[in-house]
Amino acid sequence: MIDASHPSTADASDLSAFPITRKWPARHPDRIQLYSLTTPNGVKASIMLEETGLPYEPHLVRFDADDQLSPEFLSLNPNNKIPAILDPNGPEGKPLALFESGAILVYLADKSGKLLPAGPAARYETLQWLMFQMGGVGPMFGQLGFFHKFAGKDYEDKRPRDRYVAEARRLLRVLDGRLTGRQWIMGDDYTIADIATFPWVRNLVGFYEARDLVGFGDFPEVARVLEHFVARPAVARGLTIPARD
Ligand SMILES: N[C@@H](CCC(=O)N[C@@H](CS)C(=O)NCC(=O)O)C(=O)O
Repeated sequence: MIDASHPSTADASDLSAFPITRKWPARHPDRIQLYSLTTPNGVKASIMLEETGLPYEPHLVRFDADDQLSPEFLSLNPNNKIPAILDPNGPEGKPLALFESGAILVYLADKSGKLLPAGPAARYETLQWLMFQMGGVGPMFGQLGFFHKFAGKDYEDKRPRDRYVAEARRLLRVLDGRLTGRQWIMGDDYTIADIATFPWVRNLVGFYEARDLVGFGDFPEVARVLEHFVARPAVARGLTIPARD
């Protein structure tokens, strides 16, 4: 008998204690359940799952239906943001629910033994660049999107937009410097730092249409690595998962 108030006591593959599975039933409860949408944060998780080959089942969280605000979604992530996962076979064989894309990337890297260097120094350096994305690139590019492409574009006062343009350029400069002479952020090793970062760069120059605004031509190393990133088959697949219906 499962105590619904303590989901961590549930057995692996029995996800009935997790209310999120009522709205998004698990057809394969033995697989990692992914709740997401193909936004720059969402695709970090699907790309990672595709790169590692971990078995998973994707579920579409529809913003146009406010799915992220439903009680079922909030039961897993009270912060109403995608991506989120539920691993039936987490630490000690118990289910583990997780939100925040950075935490999900680290978890999946540890679980698979892939895309996060094992040596302590390289591991911390990778986490450093992951945090650089989580605390800098994501939030700043996101604000730029708001002021350039979405509701904020109609604001007469362009100072907020210009502030985020300047900050985006500063971050791109840092990234460009880091990538000079390196194949990926961590050199020869493709890691979760790349998986966190490049969906946001792609979004900035693609969906946000901010290529000219940020002077993307000034950052050739970033452009080079972006090209290699999107050419990876697992990335191409991950960018389309979960499929929209
Ligand atoms: N720090 C979070 C940010 C996640 C995030 O901002 N997700 C957006 C989509 S890219 C979202 O779910 N927005 C829905 C909402 O705010 O209601 C992470 O990296 O997971």
